[in-house]
Amino acid sequence: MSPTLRAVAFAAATLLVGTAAVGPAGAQQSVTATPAPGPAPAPAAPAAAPVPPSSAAQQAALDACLARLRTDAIARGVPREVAERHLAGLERDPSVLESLDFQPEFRTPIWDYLAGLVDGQRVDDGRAMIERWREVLSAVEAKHGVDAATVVAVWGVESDFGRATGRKPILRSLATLSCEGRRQTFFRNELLASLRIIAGGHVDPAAFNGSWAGAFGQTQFMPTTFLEAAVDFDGDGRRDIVGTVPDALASTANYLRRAGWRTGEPWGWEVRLPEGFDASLAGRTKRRPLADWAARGVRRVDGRPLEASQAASALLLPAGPAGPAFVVLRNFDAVYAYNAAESYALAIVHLADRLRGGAPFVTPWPTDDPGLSRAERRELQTLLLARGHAIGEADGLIGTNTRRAIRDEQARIGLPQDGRAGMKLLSALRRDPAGASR
Ligand SMILES: [Ca+2]
Repeated sequence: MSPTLRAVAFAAATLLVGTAAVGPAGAQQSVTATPAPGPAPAPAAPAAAPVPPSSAAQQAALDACLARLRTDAIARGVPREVAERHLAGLERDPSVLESLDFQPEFRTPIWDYLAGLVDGQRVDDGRAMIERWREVLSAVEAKHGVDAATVVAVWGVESDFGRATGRKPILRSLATLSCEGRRQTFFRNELLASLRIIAGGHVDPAAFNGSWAGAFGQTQFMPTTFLEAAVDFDGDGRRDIVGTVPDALASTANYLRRAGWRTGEPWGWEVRLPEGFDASLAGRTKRRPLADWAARGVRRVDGRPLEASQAASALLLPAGPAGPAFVVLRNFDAVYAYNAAESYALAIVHLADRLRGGAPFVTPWPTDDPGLSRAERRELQTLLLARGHAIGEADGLIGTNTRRAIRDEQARIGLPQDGRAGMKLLSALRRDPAGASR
């Protein structure tokens, strides 16, 4: 999911880092956490517990609300036929209300978040996609000024290169959220935008699915973001970010350009701090001239000096002074605008570097229990299944059931029972695959 809420989702589910929530296209949101069952990582999945069905009274209230919204949509220029057909007969979806209020009981450390998002599989897939879409990406860069690696990195994190775009019917989710819950005004605006998208013939209504909060397509744009930033790149008259890869790639580049992307500039670098550096200088909004960091003894990890320029830059310490440090420039902020979480932006720019042949971060994360790649998460789940834990499929998604099984095994092994899928537990289970020592 992209903009706004989905941003929030990430920020919330994930981070020890930045949590401000500003969705693309400048939608200002002061939202709290709501993990999105979206594409990418959504590390802390909402509880899989069954949601109670809607009562007849709840459905009737939704129907009455939608009747009012139909009138309103028509008054605001949505074609009558579109409003009447698509804002009628929608079944209330209580699960999206639950997602809206979901508070993750588990905060994913940034090293887990990055281990799942920027893993070998995504680097390999991304390089293959750059190869496959080379001509389109060159044309996108020529027109919108954003390089192939960055565009493909966003694509890979947003929707796993178009493979995971969300399965919830957008109209049903947005209708429910427009009539109940704590952010109805915001969602009504999105619902109106989604009707305009249908009226424009951009997206097949039958394939108009996405995250619980309404982010959809390969770019995971919210509907309002779509209206502002989506482009028709293949020239068929439809801005189709669902089924047309060139439209999706160009829309991402267009979004970043509008968010202030500067062609040809780096996002920033991993850096090394001098002894005794004042960590209170860190913070994405505490901008200083690049030359200022250089004068304070901050150097790139490759040993090269930071340029002595006046470019506005900030220092990030996503895991505190003991972990990797970064100096970031304007393009980092452009990526941050896509999904307002520093960890998200770091995942994108790092994946882009890796797609260009760059190496993993030099400074290790401050943990003795590193995070797992998606392949390792599936391996961990396979080991849990082999021990009789009923966690369903080994899909690499660490949800409530997997966490419960992890706690059981952590208790058995004598690790802290935090439900976290980390390398210590995986290593312990590998040594004892059948649980023979039980
Ligand atoms: Ca098109």
